[in-house]
Amino acid sequence: KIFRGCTVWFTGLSGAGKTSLSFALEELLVSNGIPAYSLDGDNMRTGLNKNLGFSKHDREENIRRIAEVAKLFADAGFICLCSFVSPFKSDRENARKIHEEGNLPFFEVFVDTPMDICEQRDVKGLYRKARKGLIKTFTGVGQEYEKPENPNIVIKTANSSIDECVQMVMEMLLENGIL
Ligand code: GGZ
Repeated sequence: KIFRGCTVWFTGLSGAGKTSLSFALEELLVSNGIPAYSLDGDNMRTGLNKNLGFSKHDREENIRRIAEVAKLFADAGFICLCSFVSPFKSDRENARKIHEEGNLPFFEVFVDTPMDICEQRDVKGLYRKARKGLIKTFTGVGQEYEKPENPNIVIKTANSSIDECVQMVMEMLLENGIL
């Protein structure tokens, strides 16, 4: 079977578990000889997108550039795993459109972790800062998160182990003929 690249787009609140899931998937795929690569805020916002902040306008440009990069990875035959809050529906739709124009499969995965759980985890202390009014644009506090209406799958990290979440994405890739 000829392997074809694609993009798996994880959207959800800060602390939802997008990057953890993406890294676990990347490890599983790569160890099985399937090229995969993760993009997230830590590698995109420190480099290519370091001139962008968190206004609606900057998030739009952040997502647009990331989608263009992901499209190239997918075109090169990689499974590109993108983990971005991507809170706006129009930006996620644009990311899908960028892939469709290049005939590259795009899957939207809603990492649906309730805000109170994300806030309890508060791995980076950002919710605390946002509650104190120190980050005005923080998603879920000062800015909204528009839930996906038609995601390819919904993953509830609060009810499942990371391995179970990984399996759900693997099944989606199998069902869609990627693997
Ligand atoms: C949301 C913010 C913000 C604001 C900094 N709102 O949990 P994290 O820390 O590691 O992931 C979040 C990341 C969000 O960047 P993205 O590129 O994914 O956002 S978007 O898709 O909306 O463009 C969070 C941290 O950066 N962070 N300020 N105001 N998250």
